[in-house]
Amino acid sequence: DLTPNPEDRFTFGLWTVGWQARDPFGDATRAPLDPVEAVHRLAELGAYGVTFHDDDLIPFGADDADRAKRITAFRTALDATGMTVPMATTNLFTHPVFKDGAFTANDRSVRRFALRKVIRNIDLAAELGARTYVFWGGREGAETDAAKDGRVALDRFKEALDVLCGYVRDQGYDMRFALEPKPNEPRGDIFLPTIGHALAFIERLEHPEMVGLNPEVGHEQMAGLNMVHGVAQALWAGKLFHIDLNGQHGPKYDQDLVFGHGDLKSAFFLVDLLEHAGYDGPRHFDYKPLRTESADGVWASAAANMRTYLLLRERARAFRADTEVQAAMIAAGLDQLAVPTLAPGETCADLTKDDFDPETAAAPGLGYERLDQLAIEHILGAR
Ligand code: 3MF
Ligand code: MG
Ligand code: MG
Ligand code: MG
Repeated sequence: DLTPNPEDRFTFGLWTVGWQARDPFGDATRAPLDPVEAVHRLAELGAYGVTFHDDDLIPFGADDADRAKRITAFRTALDATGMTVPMATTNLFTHPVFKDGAFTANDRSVRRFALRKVIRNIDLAAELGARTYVFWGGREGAETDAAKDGRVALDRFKEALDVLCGYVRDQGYDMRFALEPKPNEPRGDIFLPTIGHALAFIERLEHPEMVGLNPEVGHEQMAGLNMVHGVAQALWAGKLFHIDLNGQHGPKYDQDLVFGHGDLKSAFFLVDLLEHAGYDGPRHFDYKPLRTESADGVWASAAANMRTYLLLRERARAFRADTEVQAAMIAAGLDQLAVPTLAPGETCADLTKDDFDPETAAAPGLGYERLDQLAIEHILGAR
């Protein structure tokens, strides 16, 4: 079924459809979007929920009365539409105070302010029912290695997450953290640049079980990496807590295209992986409607993310149900990879008993070309 509905668990950041298209070279091309309108429009399009940075909902520095008013309006919109808030996050990158980072700023008073800002929004996130809290360390990095000791920065990054895990536990919130890696932009180089770096870092934390990942398609591709392999490793580690879906054309500036509008073939295999692996978290779109678009284009692009996902899901299911694909997979030996290399009870000594001829084993072709073309035929709707 190609009509999005809440069971599909599609969610959008308020900052996505709300992006006014200000870029490093040009002013905004669109008017601000009221979060209340965003909730209503996304609900009409079939979304399941919205996510937000604290500052998307409540402008930085707003007084308590203004804050309360905005939260009430947002809650009313959620109640009226049945929309959920599965995830929330903190803006630790826009205000100049974070120009040298938040958790890893050299200035200790900035690091303490960052923790207070996060804690305040964690409380709101918990109130709104969010079970995942994301950390994208956009300003945690450097342009020059003269400016920052990377080892010490990681000590402070760990300290921040340990403190915040402790806070969530003390409050008894049902909430997990998800780190969002990105290699660069806005900093020249960002700490925890890839899925792999983040996975290794998590194991050094005080509460590794509370912390997983929110990988973003475009971020891994900016690093020249294979998002499908990265997500597979996150799933394998039990760490795929959330995901940011969008599009990117390889290593260049962060494009945040509609999902599937970048590397379409990789998007197909990503959907195939998520669906096949039984990932049951939100399908969260973190994209930017093109700067050329007015409001109509914004909503068309929001719908496009969901429709593209559903089309790819349909294509992935057809691919797996195709008996020729199944036969080609068997011919290519995909099923054999699931057989453990040593039989139960075997030891390394048993390996010497094999009657093995490398020339014979090297001879057969594997038929991956045929399998790849079958995938393309399915993506193009030719089968
Ligand atoms: C930047 C991002 C961020 C994160 C967000 C946390 C502004 O490239 O991807 O969006 O996704 O801060 O979810
Ligand atoms: Mg991003
Ligand atoms: Mg991006
Ligand atoms: Mg993101």
